[in-house]
Amino acid sequence: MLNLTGKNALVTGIANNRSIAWGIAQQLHAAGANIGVTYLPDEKGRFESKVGELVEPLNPSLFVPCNVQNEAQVQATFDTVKEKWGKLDILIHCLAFASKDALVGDFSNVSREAFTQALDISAYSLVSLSHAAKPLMTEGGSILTLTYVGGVKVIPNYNTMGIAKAALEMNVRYLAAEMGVHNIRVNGISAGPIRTLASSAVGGILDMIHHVENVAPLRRTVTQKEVGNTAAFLCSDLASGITGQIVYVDAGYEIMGM
Ligand code: NAD
Ligand code: 0WE
Repeated sequence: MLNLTGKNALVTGIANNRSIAWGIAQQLHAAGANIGVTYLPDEKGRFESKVGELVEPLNPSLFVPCNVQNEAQVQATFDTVKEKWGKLDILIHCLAFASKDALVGDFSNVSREAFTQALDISAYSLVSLSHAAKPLMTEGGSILTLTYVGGVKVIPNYNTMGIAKAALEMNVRYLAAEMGVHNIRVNGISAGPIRTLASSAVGGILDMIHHVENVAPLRRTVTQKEVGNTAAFLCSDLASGITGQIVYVDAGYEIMGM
């Protein structure tokens, strides 16, 4: 039986009720986990109040600002985890960013700055969060990130984000190899396209979703809830033998050649 009672789970990447991270947080909570939430702080504090309101039903015992480009905020986040929880069991990494001009047109047009930013936020952040989480996962643990098939195959316009996801997926393998001796498992979910804040800002996302609905074996896209259920499984003892893997939650789209 899926049971996360007694487990402390830190969830990053909730922006609104469409976020994949929100789907994951709800399913972890439903399975009995104690939830902590980080949010991306902005000057006006809008994210703080919006995300704070949204997650209230999950009774988060921890709610902290964490911009992953800010090393001091990352360290402060895990200092708070240590102080309030003592130990950490589950870390959900569910964030990505590339500037608009890194997501359209000719891939080779990308600037060094835009390329570096995308890889820093979307890939390096898994390394820094995992490094900070490691000493707190004293009873073993599970680290989970979100990726996309555009890191393995060419998807029009995904461009620099594809390179970031390729790096992210290799991070999963190297981190899994390092942390296995501490019974810390590291995995990724490769989700099919879902309408979220990040994906809706992308031109042509609806066409892409229709393409998946026509081609995927299940003839549909997936939901935040389906990704959340797989996340809960991978973070539970039911998945105790799984580490270093990328699990596709994509209605089967990835297997198709045409
Ligand atoms: P989303 O916009 O809801 O989530 C993206 C999150 O990244 C936001 O909460 C944002 O605050 C956070 N973020 C951006 N820069 C940050 C920074 N510097 N520090 C901390 N947080 C930062 O969109 P989403 O689609 O739910 O994306 C979540 C994850 O799922 C991403 O890794 C994305 O690549 C992945 N994914 C999305 C889809 C999709 O179609 N929506 C498919 C596969 C994988
Ligand atoms: O990983 C993603 C989205 C990541 C993302 C989206 C944005 C849009 C707004 C990262 N950074 C930004 N920056 C912005 O300014 N997905 C898997 C969703 C997605 O994005 C695409 C897709 C799909 C699917 C971009 C191009 C093509 C397909």
